[in-house]
Amino acid sequence: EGGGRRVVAVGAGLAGLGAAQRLRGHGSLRLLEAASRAGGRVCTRPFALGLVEMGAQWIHGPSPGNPVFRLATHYGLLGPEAAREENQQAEVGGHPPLPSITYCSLGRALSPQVVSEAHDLFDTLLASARAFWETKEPPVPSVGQYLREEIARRVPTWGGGEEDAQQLRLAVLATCLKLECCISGTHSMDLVALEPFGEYVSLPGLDCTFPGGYSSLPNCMLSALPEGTVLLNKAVRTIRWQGSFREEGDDARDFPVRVECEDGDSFLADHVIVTVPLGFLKEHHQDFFQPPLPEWKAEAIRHLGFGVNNKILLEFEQPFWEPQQQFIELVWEDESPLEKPSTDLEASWFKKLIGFVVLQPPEQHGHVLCGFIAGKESEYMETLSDAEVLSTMTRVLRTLTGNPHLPAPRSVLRSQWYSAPYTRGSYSYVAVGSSGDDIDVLAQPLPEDPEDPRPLQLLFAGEATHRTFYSTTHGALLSGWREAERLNQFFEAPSPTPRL
Ligand code: 6YU
Repeated sequence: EGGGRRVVAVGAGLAGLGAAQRLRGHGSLRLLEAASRAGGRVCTRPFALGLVEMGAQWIHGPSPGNPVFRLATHYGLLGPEAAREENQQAEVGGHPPLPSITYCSLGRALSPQVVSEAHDLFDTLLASARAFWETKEPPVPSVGQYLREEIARRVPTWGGGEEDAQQLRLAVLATCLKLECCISGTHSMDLVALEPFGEYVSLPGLDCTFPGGYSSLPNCMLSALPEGTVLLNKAVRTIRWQGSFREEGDDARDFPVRVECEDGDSFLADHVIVTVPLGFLKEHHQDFFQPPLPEWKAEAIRHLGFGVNNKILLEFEQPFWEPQQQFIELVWEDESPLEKPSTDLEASWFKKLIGFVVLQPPEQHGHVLCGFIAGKESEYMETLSDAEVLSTMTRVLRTLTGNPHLPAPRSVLRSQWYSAPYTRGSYSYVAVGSSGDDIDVLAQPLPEDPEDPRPLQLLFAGEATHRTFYSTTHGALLSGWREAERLNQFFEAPSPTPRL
């Protein structure tokens, strides 16, 4: 029963909902969420004929080892394709190959051969970058530097010889690098640490989506909780811990934590599970916790990476792509991973866009493309109006397809995760200067002294606290389960002899 202990969880994303789901003795749990909906970075919205995902889109590695896959299956939220045994066993290492077309800024499609040669090389180099985990001394600090040096070493030995083909291969590799920025949620792969890169674990299974929207998962989790557990529009301003707080008119009980909200409400608790995104912690941890977090914890928050990846959704009256094409890749022919990218955001932000996934099937979605853009260029895109984004996308597509009359999209919708005050970015990565140990440090409860008479006042969950599945929905869910289990074990442990 938890001995009447009061638990507050902050944030109703998959980590917070997962914690609520697993905590035994629900009666005393309150889940406080700043937004007007649950789900956090799982966020489905209507667009065109159907639904689109502003945040998480796929179950990465849908197989029995993936708790999001198991839960979604349990709730009956997945389509028949995802349930197939072969689908669950496919080993694709996180990069599902989509039938695609690559347009370049010369205004034409590139030969599939040039494109696939470059992609194959990139995949090989990426696999060797992952192999530094725990085995070899990394030759350079970042994944970006490693990839660039390996590419530079190979350029002179490339077959074909013609300078044009060389330049085009480099240009395709530049797009591969930008795609990797989207996957890692970072401005540049030069910021991503090389040695721990291979510690991230990809599960087997061909990535799948939710036919009724990813939000159907948090919605099901929410409805399974006792009514009144989750309070929406309840932004937490300060968490006071190591205190001695009493409820008005009840002198008998003394709580170590008081959670104070923006609207003036406050909640006393024995334990608080903090699931706010790392981006929010980076910006606010100094004031959010009173007293402030110990330096070793603050250091992990500063050192781990948290970047930006956004979507740009475009709806077209008619498709300009072929029915079998599922990915439209964009390549700027004068770019190369060996040269510094432009820092003039206003003039060239759109060159960071990697291309568009075609949402399938069109009968369900309409003719919708989903573009991905990471980093500072993505932050800049957030400051533009919808009309500016739409006209720039039209210009880009006209240039790259070589069709100056390509009709403009009918409508646009983009995510703005960097501006979102309770998120401040997309997801975490292990930055240069940090390691998987920082993830474990972030996950460590406080106070740290195991002899403290009031243990586990602050517990930490959220995608950034999962050492091998960070940046994913399954990492977030598992982290919530982990912290609930930590409290369950504490509640169920035989009581220690009271101290005199
Ligand atoms: C996945 C995918 N995916 C795209 C984009 C994004 C993410 N992810 P939450 O933020 O959900 O909850 C915290 C809550 O706290 C929130 O509701 C806040 O409002 C609230 N809060 C904050 N402050 C508060 C306060 N003061 N008071 C009260 N409440 C407060 N994951 O599995 N598949 O396809 C994608 C994608 C654009 C933004 C994704 C994907 C990441 C997940 O969305 C994310 O991890 C979880 O939803 C987070 O849940 P949570 O509960 O922790 O926080 C080698 C190597 C490579 C490593 N990377 C490889 C994997 C790549 C990741 N995939 C990305 C791809 C896409 C498209």
